[in-house]
Amino acid sequence: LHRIPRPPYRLPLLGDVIGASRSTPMQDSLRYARRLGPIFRRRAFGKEFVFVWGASLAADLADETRFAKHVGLGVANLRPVAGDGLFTAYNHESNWQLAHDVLAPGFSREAMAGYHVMMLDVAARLTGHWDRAVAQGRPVDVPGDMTKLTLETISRTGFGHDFGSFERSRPHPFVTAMVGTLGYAQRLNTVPAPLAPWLLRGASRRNTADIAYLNRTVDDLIRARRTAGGSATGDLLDRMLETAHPETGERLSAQNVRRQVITFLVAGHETTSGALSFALHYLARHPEVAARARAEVDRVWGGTEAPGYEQVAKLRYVRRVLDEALRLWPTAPAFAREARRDTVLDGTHPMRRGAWALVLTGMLHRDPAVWGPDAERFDPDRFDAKAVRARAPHTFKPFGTGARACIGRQFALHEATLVLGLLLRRYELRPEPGYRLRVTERLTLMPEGLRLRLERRPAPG
Ligand code: MNH
Repeated sequence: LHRIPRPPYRLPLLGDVIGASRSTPMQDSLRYARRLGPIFRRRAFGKEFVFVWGASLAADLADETRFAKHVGLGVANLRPVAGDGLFTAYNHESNWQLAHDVLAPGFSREAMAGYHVMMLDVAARLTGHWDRAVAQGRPVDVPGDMTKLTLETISRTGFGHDFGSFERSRPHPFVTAMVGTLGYAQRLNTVPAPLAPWLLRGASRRNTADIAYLNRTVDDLIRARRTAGGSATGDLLDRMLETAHPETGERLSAQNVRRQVITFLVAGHETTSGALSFALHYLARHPEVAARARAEVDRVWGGTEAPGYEQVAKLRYVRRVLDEALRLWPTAPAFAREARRDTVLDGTHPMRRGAWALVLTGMLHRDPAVWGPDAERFDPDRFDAKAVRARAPHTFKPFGTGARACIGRQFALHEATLVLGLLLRRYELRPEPGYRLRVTERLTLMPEGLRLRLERRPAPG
């Protein structure tokens, strides 16, 4: 451990908190990363944390025979809300495999094709909302509206539930409660654990209320479905309630279903909303990229009113725009890996069984050794087929890695590509003069205060 660089100044009790900011731990770590190199340590409140972002180190941590997901820090702080739900389950908890096997078919090609029409429907609510803003000459609130869109999409496709987000002027209380819990989970890492009950007393009370609200909402939703005796669609909730494991015949318990529903409602919209928001920011900033993407949409979709499921994956360039936005701002900005047994990381750093390190995705995605000297520049061509083939594996990891990687990846990519295509076809996107990208953190990343001015384009065809 002593060979891993760390910041030079250290306070006796607090550790490396000089120059650290409580509200932006991730962007902070990126600054440390630039100073300290591909692997470094930070100490906080008596605990030592190891951060990794160099490509060969990150690639080694992706080796599933020696490493696995570590439930720690921010993820562990969500256990009171999400318990042994898919995202927060420990590797040894049997409910992980059970839920994974029961729910994975909910993300198959056929399942996705079934969600497509509902996704189009939600997107039409967004464009209705944005058309009214255009008519009134108002700018649009990008992160706010993307959050409405992605929450409605996951709640309707997964759970047959309508939060009515676009009919409200303020965020749905479910979103407020969720943002509260995510922010609280992040803040728990910024105070010494023994002092948290005092330092965060008020926040902790609010957090308890937030969790209670999330539970109530979800319990109502589950009760409604039980009363209705299932839906006609065989969605995620039907699977959770009715599907037995194909081999063991086991089913999810009521308590576990509640945790899965919360997990999917939260994990299923917050990060996708951020990804869409960052992509729209870059599209507005790079008119030449927007023009190329728009030309592709016009060419591939032509005059079709509602693009079909297969027509979404054909938007190759739009998809690259999304990948490039996720490269610079991976909205789930880190993931942790632990050693399954005593091993040596990248041939240099001995690790004991259970020792873990945090992979800083945002820095891995900016490693000049991989992405070149202009790694900070937005350029979707980094994802054309030839460039991708030429790059080392495990260098682009916005969805994590291995068995515990994101189960909703295809879902998010389909939804986001579809929506970007629809928006590019319908509007010209203009940045607000003077806006500079600021990124807020609540475990996930989101561009703060991003607004765009829109102009309607003539209807296609
Ligand atoms: Mn998602 C796991 C990023 C969209 C549901 N997701 C992960 C992980 C990352 C991630 C990174 C792994 C975390 C870790 O190793 O600790 N997820 C994203 C991003 C987007 C996203 C960047 C959008 C863009 N995720 C979605 C969507 C859903 C979803 C959409 C659901 C519909 N994600 C999950 C679940 C897990 C997960 C569930 C946990 C999977 C597991 O551990 O088995």
